[in-house]
Amino acid sequence: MALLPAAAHGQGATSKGVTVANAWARATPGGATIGAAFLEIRTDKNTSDRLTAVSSSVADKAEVHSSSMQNGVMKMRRLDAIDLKPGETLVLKPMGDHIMLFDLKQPLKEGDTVDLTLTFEKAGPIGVKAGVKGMADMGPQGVHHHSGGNMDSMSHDGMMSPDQTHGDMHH
Ligand SMILES: [Cu+2]
Repeated sequence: MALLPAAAHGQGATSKGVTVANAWARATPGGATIGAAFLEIRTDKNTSDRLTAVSSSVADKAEVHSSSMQNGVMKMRRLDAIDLKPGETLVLKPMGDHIMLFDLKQPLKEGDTVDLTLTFEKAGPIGVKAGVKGMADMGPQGVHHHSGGNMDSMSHDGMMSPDQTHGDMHH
């Protein structure tokens, strides 16, 4: 009996009513050690869960961040967990919640594929492949470029020191 390849591009992967789909990462400029990845998380109508961790083999550390505009400045904040309500689709996208990849082992090049593993409280780990898109790409989520904020003024609250902002990857 032939098996289909697991987690084909765009198909996503499902465990216990939680589906992770449409994963992609943004290409990084040369020398950058921080990248960002985006995807969608869907829950069945009878499933509630909690995203508690993310990881990738291309990065030493990965975190889920939220973004918000405050006085015209894009602020990012690390989220310890994201609660998933039944029947909802959570979209991680540029200018919104995103996965941050720290200490990249190599630059992310357009056309490459990186693996991401999301760990859920009940569904356990779900692995997906994320295709790397161009630096200016806003992804399948179809968000348009934001005209308001100044991307160079991105900074992190909380655990990050000021010199660890990752504005460099959001040019
Ligand atoms: Cu971030």
